[in-house]
Amino acid sequence: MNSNSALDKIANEMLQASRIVILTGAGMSAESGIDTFRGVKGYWSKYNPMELASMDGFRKNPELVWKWYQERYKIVKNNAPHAGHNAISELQKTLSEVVVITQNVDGYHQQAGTDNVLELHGSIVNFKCVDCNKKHNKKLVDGALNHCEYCNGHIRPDVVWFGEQLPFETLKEAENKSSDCDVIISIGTSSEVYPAAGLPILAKNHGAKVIEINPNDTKLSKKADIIIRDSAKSFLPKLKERVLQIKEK
Ligand code: BJW
Ligand code: ZN
Repeated sequence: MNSNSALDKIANEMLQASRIVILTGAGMSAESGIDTFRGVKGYWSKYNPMELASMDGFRKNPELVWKWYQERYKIVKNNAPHAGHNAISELQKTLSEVVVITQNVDGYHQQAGTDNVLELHGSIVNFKCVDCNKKHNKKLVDGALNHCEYCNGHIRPDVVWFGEQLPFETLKEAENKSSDCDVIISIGTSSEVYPAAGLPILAKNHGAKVIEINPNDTKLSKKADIIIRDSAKSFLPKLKERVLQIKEK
């Protein structure tokens, strides 16, 4: 399939669909300047994921984990959503039902104006106590690792680390939406981390078309019905334009 006919095919699938799920991963925000995890330039090529993204790692060296999240928090704050995030927001306003499920913690979909975003792995701008679990809105002013005013436990980012349960209601909603959609579009995720990686398969098993947008091969590629080997920032604005053109015909 040449790239124009794939673009038309996806645009038509989206216009005919009653319910669409868009699942995003780190590659969605890569062109905003947010690093991915896997691959040659990803975080996990430099750091051990179990040291930085697990409760064991945090208990062993809270300062190290806090420092890494603080650096990432600043990168998120100093950058912004790109044209691909904006295109998703506009598609949501144009099409019947578009639900965005994201593994990203940067909040860029919401910042781009997308509604009802399901954040599977939490948010880097929210914080909670490791011991009593109370939410904290501490501003990262001086960079120090903070303690909870109720129980003196360490404050950690409210994200989901390896071995931790995803937020129950959010995951349930994501599974419901995935098992009841006509089209699911997986953008910028390696499809290696569960349960998020299982959502396109759940959708496919319930009859949905699976579309992948990713410059590289992933664990999902063999199961996808349509594959676009392009970046999120390059492809999504073209897709939005094509959807609008066909709709106005
Ligand atoms: C572009 C692009 C561009 C580049 N445009 N694309 C064995 C089998 C199955 C499961 C397991 C298992 N052993 C353990 C598990 C469970 C584990 C898991 O899945 N592990 C696998 C690695 C094997 N999962 C968990 O632990 C989860 N919890 C859980 O299962 O609870 C159940 C339970 C718990 C306890 C007891 C019993 C049951 C939790 C997972 C938490 C993941 N956390 C992290 C870090 C925290 C958030 C943060 O700090 O940001 O989340 S890890 C990291 O991976 C992060 C991401 O959200 C997540 C997914 O990564 P993603 O988004 O796919 O990024 P990359 O880097 O992998 O890929 C980027 C892609 O973009 C690439 O494909 C590029 O090609 C592409 N790309 N530029 C478009 N411009
Ligand atoms: Zn506490």
